[in-house]
Amino acid sequence: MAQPQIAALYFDDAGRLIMGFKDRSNDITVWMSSPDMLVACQTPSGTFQLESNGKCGGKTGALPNAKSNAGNSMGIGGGYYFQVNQGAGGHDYNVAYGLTRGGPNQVVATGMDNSFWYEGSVRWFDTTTGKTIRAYSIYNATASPGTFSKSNGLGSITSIFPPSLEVFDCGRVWNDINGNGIQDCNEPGIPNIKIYLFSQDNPTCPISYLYSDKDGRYCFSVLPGKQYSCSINIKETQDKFGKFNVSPILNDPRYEGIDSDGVVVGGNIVSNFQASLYCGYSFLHCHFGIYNPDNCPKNGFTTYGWGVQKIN
Ligand SMILES: [Ca+2]
Ligand SMILES: [Ca+2]
Ligand SMILES: [Ca+2]
Repeated sequence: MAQPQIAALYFDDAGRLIMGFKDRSNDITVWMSSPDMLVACQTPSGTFQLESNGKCGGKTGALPNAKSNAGNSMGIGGGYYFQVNQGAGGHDYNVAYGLTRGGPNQVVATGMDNSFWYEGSVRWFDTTTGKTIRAYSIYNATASPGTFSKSNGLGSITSIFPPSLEVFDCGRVWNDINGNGIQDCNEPGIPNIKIYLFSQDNPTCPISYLYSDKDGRYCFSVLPGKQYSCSINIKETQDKFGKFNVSPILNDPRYEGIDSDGVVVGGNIVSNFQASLYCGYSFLHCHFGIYNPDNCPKNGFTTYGWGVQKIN
Protein backbone atom coordinates (compact mmCIF):
# COMPACT_ATOMS: atom_id res chain seq x y z
CA MET A 1 0.00 0.00 0.00
CA ALA A 2 1.24 3.46 -0.85
CA GLN A 3 2.59 5.55 2.05
CA PRO A 4 3.28 8.97 0.55
CA GLN A 5 5.29 11.48 2.56
CA ILE A 6 6.11 15.12 1.98
CA ALA A 7 9.86 14.67 1.65
CA ALA A 8 10.94 18.18 0.59
CA LEU A 9 9.63 21.75 0.69
CA TYR A 10 10.97 24.74 -1.16
CA PHE A 11 9.70 28.31 -1.56
CA ASP A 12 10.74 29.49 -5.01
CA ASP A 13 11.74 33.02 -6.09
CA ALA A 14 8.09 34.01 -6.54
CA GLY A 15 7.06 32.57 -3.16
CA ARG A 16 5.42 29.42 -4.55
CA LEU A 17 5.56 26.43 -2.24
CA ILE A 18 6.93 23.43 -4.13
CA MET A 19 6.56 20.04 -2.49
CA GLY A 20 8.31 16.74 -3.21
CA PHE A 21 6.60 13.49 -2.24
CA LYS A 22 8.28 10.13 -1.89
CA ASP A 23 6.53 6.88 -1.13
CA ARG A 24 7.73 5.18 2.06
CA SER A 25 6.50 1.85 0.76
CA ASN A 26 9.47 1.99 -1.63
CA ASP A 27 11.79 1.67 1.37
CA ILE A 28 10.14 -1.43 2.78
CA THR A 29 8.66 -3.42 -0.09
CA VAL A 30 9.91 -5.05 -3.25
CA TRP A 31 7.91 -3.04 -5.74
CA MET A 32 8.37 0.52 -6.75
CA SER A 33 6.16 3.56 -6.50
CA SER A 34 6.83 6.84 -8.25
CA PRO A 35 7.55 10.14 -6.48
CA ASP A 36 5.52 13.24 -7.16
CA MET A 37 5.92 17.02 -7.20
CA LEU A 38 3.20 19.60 -6.57
CA VAL A 39 3.08 23.35 -6.15
CA ALA A 40 0.88 25.67 -4.09
CA CYS A 41 0.62 29.42 -4.72
CA GLN A 42 -0.14 32.25 -2.38
CA THR A 43 -3.57 33.85 -2.59
CA PRO A 44 -4.25 37.55 -1.90
CA SER A 45 -5.41 36.60 1.60
CA GLY A 46 -2.02 34.95 2.33
CA THR A 47 -3.12 31.32 2.27
CA PHE A 48 -1.67 28.78 -0.17
CA GLN A 49 -3.80 27.14 -2.81
CA LEU A 50 -2.77 23.85 -4.35
CA GLU A 51 -2.37 23.68 -8.13
CA SER A 52 -5.38 22.50 -10.12
CA ASN A 53 -5.35 21.26 -13.70
CA GLY A 54 -1.83 22.58 -14.18
CA LYS A 55 -2.69 26.09 -12.99
CA CYS A 56 -1.24 27.84 -9.96
CA GLY A 57 -1.42 31.49 -8.94
CA GLY A 58 -2.95 32.47 -12.29
CA LYS A 59 -0.18 30.78 -14.31
CA THR A 60 -0.62 27.68 -16.44
CA GLY A 61 2.18 25.18 -16.13
CA ALA A 62 3.48 22.42 -18.35
CA LEU A 63 0.74 19.77 -18.28
CA PRO A 64 -2.82 21.07 -18.14
CA ASN A 65 -5.41 18.42 -19.09
CA ALA A 66 -2.73 15.79 -18.67
CA LYS A 67 -3.26 12.19 -19.63
CA SER A 68 -1.29 9.29 -18.23
CA ASN A 69 0.37 6.79 -20.52
CA ALA A 70 -2.67 4.56 -19.92
CA GLY A 71 -4.90 7.39 -21.20
CA ASN A 72 -6.34 8.31 -17.82
CA SER A 73 -6.72 11.81 -16.45
CA MET A 74 -3.92 12.51 -13.96
CA GLY A 75 -2.99 15.18 -11.45
CA ILE A 76 -5.06 17.33 -9.14
CA GLY A 77 -7.94 18.81 -11.12
CA GLY A 78 -6.82 16.86 -14.18
CA GLY A 79 -3.36 18.27 -14.83
CA TYR A 80 0.12 19.07 -13.55
CA TYR A 81 1.95 22.36 -13.17
CA PHE A 82 5.36 20.70 -13.44
CA GLN A 83 6.45 18.41 -16.21
CA VAL A 84 6.72 15.43 -13.87
CA ASN A 85 6.24 12.73 -16.48
CA GLN A 86 8.86 10.85 -18.43
CA GLY A 87 7.04 11.07 -21.72
CA ALA A 88 5.58 8.40 -23.97
CA GLY A 89 6.32 4.89 -22.76
CA GLY A 90 7.86 6.15 -19.51
CA HIS A 91 6.59 6.90 -16.07
CA ASP A 92 3.73 9.28 -15.44
CA TYR A 93 5.62 10.74 -12.46
CA ASN A 94 9.33 10.49 -11.88
CA VAL A 95 10.18 13.40 -9.53
CA ALA A 96 10.71 14.40 -6.71
CA TYR A 97 12.26 12.53 -3.78
CA GLY A 98 14.00 15.77 -2.83
CA LEU A 99 14.16 19.25 -4.33
CA THR A 100 15.81 22.61 -3.85
CA ARG A 101 16.64 25.85 -5.63
CA GLY A 102 18.38 25.15 -8.92
CA GLY A 103 19.07 28.76 -9.97
CA PRO A 104 16.98 31.87 -10.65
CA ASN A 105 13.38 30.71 -11.11
CA GLN A 106 14.51 27.10 -11.16
CA VAL A 107 13.93 24.09 -8.97
CA VAL A 108 16.09 20.97 -9.19
CA ALA A 109 14.66 17.63 -8.09
CA THR A 110 15.93 14.11 -7.54
CA GLY A 111 13.94 11.40 -9.23
CA MET A 112 14.17 8.29 -11.32
CA ASP A 113 14.23 7.10 -14.89
CA ASN A 114 14.59 10.41 -16.62
CA SER A 115 15.92 8.94 -19.83
CA PHE A 116 16.55 5.24 -19.12
CA TRP A 117 15.03 2.52 -17.00
CA TYR A 118 16.47 1.85 -13.53
CA GLU A 119 18.02 5.23 -13.35
CA GLY A 120 18.52 7.74 -10.52
CA SER A 121 18.51 11.25 -11.95
CA VAL A 122 18.31 14.96 -11.23
CA ARG A 123 16.09 17.25 -13.24
CA TRP A 124 15.74 21.04 -13.45
CA PHE A 125 12.43 22.84 -13.96
CA ASP A 126 11.55 26.40 -14.82
CA THR A 127 9.28 27.45 -11.95
CA THR A 128 7.56 30.08 -14.11
CA THR A 129 6.46 27.57 -16.79
CA GLY A 130 6.75 24.20 -15.06
CA LYS A 131 8.77 22.85 -17.98
CA THR A 132 11.83 20.64 -17.75
CA ILE A 133 15.04 22.54 -18.51
CA ARG A 134 17.63 19.75 -18.33
CA ALA A 135 18.40 16.51 -16.53
CA TYR A 136 21.35 14.29 -15.66
CA SER A 137 21.60 10.62 -14.88
CA ILE A 138 23.38 9.94 -11.56
CA TYR A 139 23.44 6.16 -11.87
CA ASN A 140 21.87 3.43 -13.89
CA ALA A 141 21.35 0.13 -12.12
CA THR A 142 20.17 -2.48 -14.57
CA ALA A 143 18.12 -4.43 -12.09
CA SER A 144 14.48 -5.14 -11.69
CA PRO A 145 12.05 -2.60 -10.26
CA GLY A 146 11.87 -2.83 -6.49
CA THR A 147 15.62 -2.63 -6.02
CA PHE A 148 17.67 0.44 -5.29
CA SER A 149 17.53 1.26 -8.98
CA LYS A 150 14.29 3.15 -8.97
CA SER A 151 13.07 2.75 -5.41
CA ASN A 152 13.94 5.90 -3.44
CA GLY A 153 17.52 5.50 -4.57
CA LEU A 154 18.15 9.23 -4.29
CA GLY A 155 17.16 11.35 -1.32
CA SER A 156 17.52 15.04 -0.70
CA ILE A 157 19.46 17.51 -2.80
CA THR A 158 21.15 20.71 -1.57
CA SER A 159 22.29 23.87 -3.32
CA ILE A 160 25.85 25.00 -2.67
CA PHE A 161 26.42 28.75 -2.86
CA PRO A 162 29.66 30.70 -3.09
CA PRO A 163 31.09 32.02 0.20
CA SER A 164 29.22 34.89 1.75
CA LEU A 165 29.60 38.32 0.25
CA GLU A 166 32.11 40.70 1.72
CA VAL A 167 31.37 42.99 4.65
CA PHE A 168 31.86 46.72 4.16
CA ASP A 169 31.71 49.55 6.64
CA CYS A 170 30.93 52.79 4.89
CA GLY A 171 31.03 56.33 6.14
CA ARG A 172 31.16 59.95 5.13
CA VAL A 173 32.97 63.11 6.16
CA TRP A 174 30.53 65.93 5.85
CA ASN A 175 30.10 69.60 6.57
CA ASP A 176 27.58 69.59 9.39
CA ILE A 177 26.55 73.16 8.63
CA ASN A 178 24.08 73.48 11.50
CA GLY A 179 26.34 71.55 13.90
CA ASN A 180 23.57 69.23 15.11
CA GLY A 181 25.48 65.98 14.56
CA ILE A 182 23.10 64.77 11.84
CA GLN A 183 23.60 64.63 8.08
CA ASP A 184 20.82 66.92 6.94
CA CYS A 185 19.89 66.96 3.29
CA ASN A 186 21.50 70.23 2.39
CA GLU A 187 24.84 69.42 4.00
CA PRO A 188 27.62 68.56 1.52
CA GLY A 189 30.24 65.87 1.83
CA ILE A 190 33.89 66.85 2.05
CA PRO A 191 36.08 65.23 -0.60
CA ASN A 192 39.68 64.11 -0.44
CA ILE A 193 39.91 63.62 3.33
CA LYS A 194 42.19 60.74 4.34
CA ILE A 195 40.40 58.16 6.50
CA TYR A 196 42.33 55.49 8.37
CA LEU A 197 41.18 52.04 9.44
CA PHE A 198 42.82 50.43 12.49
CA SER A 199 42.36 47.10 14.12
CA GLN A 200 41.73 47.62 17.81
CA ASP A 201 44.46 45.01 18.41
CA ASN A 202 46.94 47.47 17.03
CA PRO A 203 45.85 51.09 17.35
CA THR A 204 49.20 52.49 16.26
CA CYS A 205 49.54 51.11 12.76
CA PRO A 206 46.63 51.49 10.32
CA ILE A 207 45.45 48.49 8.33
CA SER A 208 44.54 50.73 5.45
CA TYR A 209 43.46 54.20 4.48
CA LEU A 210 41.56 55.80 1.67
CA TYR A 211 40.28 59.20 0.61
CA SER A 212 36.72 60.42 0.68
CA ASP A 213 35.16 60.75 -2.77
CA LYS A 214 33.52 63.85 -4.21
CA ASP A 215 30.52 63.32 -1.92
CA GLY A 216 32.68 62.68 1.13
CA ARG A 217 31.99 58.92 1.06
CA TYR A 218 34.19 55.85 1.49
CA CYS A 219 33.85 52.13 2.23
CA PHE A 220 36.28 49.86 4.04
CA SER A 221 36.33 46.13 3.50
CA VAL A 222 36.21 44.56 6.98
CA LEU A 223 35.93 41.14 8.58
CA PRO A 224 32.59 40.26 10.18
CA GLY A 225 32.41 40.84 13.94
CA LYS A 226 35.97 42.21 14.26
CA GLN A 227 36.78 45.30 16.36
CA TYR A 228 38.00 48.29 14.37
CA SER A 229 38.55 52.02 14.64
CA CYS A 230 38.14 54.47 11.82
CA SER A 231 39.67 57.89 12.19
CA ILE A 232 40.63 61.11 10.52
CA ASN A 233 43.64 63.17 11.49
CA ILE A 234 42.89 66.62 12.84
CA LYS A 235 45.85 68.34 11.20
CA GLU A 236 45.25 66.70 7.80
CA THR A 237 41.58 67.63 7.93
CA GLN A 238 42.30 71.16 9.06
CA ASP A 239 44.65 71.59 6.10
CA LYS A 240 41.75 70.78 3.77
CA PHE A 241 38.80 72.36 5.57
CA GLY A 242 40.28 75.13 7.72
CA LYS A 243 39.43 75.46 11.34
CA PHE A 244 36.58 73.34 12.49
CA ASN A 245 34.62 71.92 15.36
CA VAL A 246 33.68 68.26 15.62
CA SER A 247 29.98 67.52 15.60
CA PRO A 248 28.47 66.06 18.74
CA ILE A 249 27.86 62.32 18.86
CA LEU A 250 24.29 61.26 19.45
CA ASN A 251 22.87 58.16 21.09
CA ASP A 252 19.56 58.06 19.32
CA PRO A 253 19.03 54.82 17.36
CA ARG A 254 16.79 56.64 14.87
CA TYR A 255 19.80 58.57 13.59
CA GLU A 256 22.56 55.97 13.96
CA GLY A 257 23.02 55.67 10.20
CA ILE A 258 23.35 59.41 9.64
CA ASP A 259 24.84 60.76 12.85
CA SER A 260 28.43 61.68 13.62
CA ASP A 261 30.48 58.93 15.24
CA GLY A 262 33.89 60.38 16.01
CA VAL A 263 35.36 61.73 19.23
CA VAL A 264 38.69 63.43 19.70
CA VAL A 265 41.52 61.16 20.86
CA GLY A 266 44.89 62.88 20.81
CA GLY A 267 45.40 64.37 17.37
CA ASN A 268 42.67 62.31 15.72
CA ILE A 269 38.92 61.97 15.54
CA VAL A 270 38.17 58.34 16.24
CA SER A 271 35.20 55.98 16.14
CA ASN A 272 35.57 52.49 17.63
CA PHE A 273 33.18 49.88 16.33
CA GLN A 274 32.49 46.23 15.79
CA ALA A 275 31.99 45.26 12.16
CA SER A 276 28.65 43.78 11.25
CA LEU A 277 28.25 40.02 11.54
CA TYR A 278 26.41 40.01 8.23
CA CYS A 279 27.57 40.51 4.68
CA GLY A 280 26.84 43.69 2.80
CA TYR A 281 27.16 47.37 3.62
CA SER A 282 26.89 48.99 7.03
CA PHE A 283 26.55 52.74 7.46
CA LEU A 284 26.52 53.01 11.24
CA HIS A 285 30.05 53.66 12.44
CA CYS A 286 32.34 55.84 10.37
CA HIS A 287 30.64 59.19 9.82
CA PHE A 288 32.53 62.31 10.76
CA GLY A 289 30.70 65.62 10.96
CA ILE A 290 32.72 68.81 11.17
CA TYR A 291 31.68 72.41 10.90
CA ASN A 292 33.06 75.89 10.90
CA PRO A 293 32.06 77.39 14.22
CA ASP A 294 32.03 80.89 12.73
CA ASN A 295 29.15 79.87 10.51
CA CYS A 296 27.37 78.02 13.23
CA PRO A 297 27.40 79.78 16.56
CA LYS A 298 25.42 77.46 18.77
CA ASN A 299 24.95 77.38 22.45
CA GLY A 300 24.89 74.17 24.38
CA PHE A 301 27.17 72.02 22.19
CA THR A 302 30.41 70.69 23.51
CA THR A 303 33.29 72.01 21.48
CA TYR A 304 36.48 70.08 21.08
CA GLY A 305 38.14 72.98 19.37
CA TRP A 306 41.63 73.53 18.30
CA GLY A 307 42.31 76.52 16.21
CA VAL A 308 38.68 77.44 16.69
CA GLN A 309 36.79 80.22 18.30
CA LYS A 310 35.30 79.51 21.63
CA ILE A 311 31.56 79.24 21.36
CA ASN A 312 29.74 81.09 24.08
CA1 LIG B 1 23.43 68.64 10.40
CA1 LIG C 1 25.59 57.58 17.46
CA1 LIG D 1 26.38 56.32 13.72
